[in-house]
Amino acid sequence: MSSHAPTSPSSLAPVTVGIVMGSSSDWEVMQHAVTILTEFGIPFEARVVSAHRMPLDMVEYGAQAPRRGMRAIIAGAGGAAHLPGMVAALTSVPVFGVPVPSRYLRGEDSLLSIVQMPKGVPVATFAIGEAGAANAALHVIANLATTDSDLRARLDAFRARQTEAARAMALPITG
Ligand code: RP5
Repeated sequence: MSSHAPTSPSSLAPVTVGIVMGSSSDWEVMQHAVTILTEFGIPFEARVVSAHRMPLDMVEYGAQAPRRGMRAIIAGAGGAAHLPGMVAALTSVPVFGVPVPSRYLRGEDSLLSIVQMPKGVPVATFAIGEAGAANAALHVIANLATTDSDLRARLDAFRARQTEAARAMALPITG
């Protein structure tokens, strides 16, 4: 099943990857994870699950993740970004955290909130912003590809296209 639209907080449908974010204002960043998963045909859903405004929904989401067959959860949040760590506390499904740029501290607060998990409950933490969201999705795909040779081939082809694009880069100087 592939979903391109946000799903209802009560949906218990099977899905491979869950994308959650603390606010619709995170979408501008988190859409880059969606773009990558869509390109690779990975079944996903995307939802707003705010840790401080929807704590009970967050608990339900984390608790239901394994029985929905989730292989990974990409969680993005900004500011005092509890969501990735709290979701990781609620399930052993791997959580990939994306720090969203914040209004006042440019996302450095988000990064430190997500990356500084105490020992025992990990969140794989990515770069602040667009690159982090895209790389979180690519890392999820790399993990899924360890048991899917077709996906591995498509990921390698994606990398090869990047290599060719870099080789073709020109600079505005001669000599
Ligand atoms: C966090 O607060 C969200 O993840 C978002 O990055 C930030 C601001 O949320 P809004 O005030 O834009 O809804 O919970």
